[in-house]
Amino acid sequence: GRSYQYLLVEADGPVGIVRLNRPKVLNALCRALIEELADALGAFDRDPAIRCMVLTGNERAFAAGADIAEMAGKGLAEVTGDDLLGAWQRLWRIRKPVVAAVQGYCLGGGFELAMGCDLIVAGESAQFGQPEIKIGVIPGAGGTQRLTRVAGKYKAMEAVLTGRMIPAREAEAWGLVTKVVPDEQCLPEALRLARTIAGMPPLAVQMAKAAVLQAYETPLGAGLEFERRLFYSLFATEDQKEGMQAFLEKRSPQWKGR
Ligand code: CO8
Repeated sequence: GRSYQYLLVEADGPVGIVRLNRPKVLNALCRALIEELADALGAFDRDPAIRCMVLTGNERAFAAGADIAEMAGKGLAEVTGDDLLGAWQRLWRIRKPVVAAVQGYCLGGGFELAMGCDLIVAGESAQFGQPEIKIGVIPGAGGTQRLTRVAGKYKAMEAVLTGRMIPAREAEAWGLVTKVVPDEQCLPEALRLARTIAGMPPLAVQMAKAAVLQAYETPLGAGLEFERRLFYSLFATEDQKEGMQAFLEKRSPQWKGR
């Protein structure tokens, strides 16, 4: 595959692994990094050999936010004219599950990036936060929306209005992470989860992700209708026949991905 300036990208069997790699600035998310990330995840999303992805940083930081040095001098005309956050839209359109493995700082755009993933495994050292208010702005890549939907108004208001860092265990109590593990177990546990998901029938996995995400988009009735249609549509797949037949025959299913 291609090589990247700000990422380390590899495949471990059916799991695509992307490591943010700008350690000198705690993985600050400059625009070029986000564009590379959208390219790398997009390529895995289209690769039939890849079934699930893991996104991680390093021990010190998942990412300490958008690149403040890059944004500092810009005016309204530049951020709107260049569509500063445009590349982020491509991240929200990834169809296969992405597991975030978070250690250290996970702040601002870094927290928003983690919240855009589908599962979050946090090391005990992880610190989450939306500190944008302290530098004169607000979250711009989903923080006010995703955090509020998950943690509720009062927790979100505190985070967004004070910029306080939220340690991993507190984030877990807020429902913001899948699980907290000792730091050295963070990436291994994320990979274990990704391999488990990668062993599931791929079309059902994609429908399951789409159905859960729809819960954030619609009133209950419309969401239930969306789920029912996806459920029915899976009866057009060979993997549904195989999965149910294998259960009845007490054997392991062999997924075909169609
Ligand atoms: N942008 C640019 N450089 C950064 C950033 C950042 N967000 N975070 C850290 N760095 C750099 C530092 O400038 C420093 O560089 P240098 O060695 O050249 O001085 C290096 O990384 C190491 O950082 P520190 O020396 O500050 O390390 P400390 O351990 O003392 O502190 C902190 C760690 C507390 C994480 C501190 O670095 C910090 O507060 N960072 C900024 C956190 C922040 O405000 N993040 C929010 C940014 S705004 C944002 O994310 C808006 C999102 C909108 C959507 C996305 C838009 C693209």
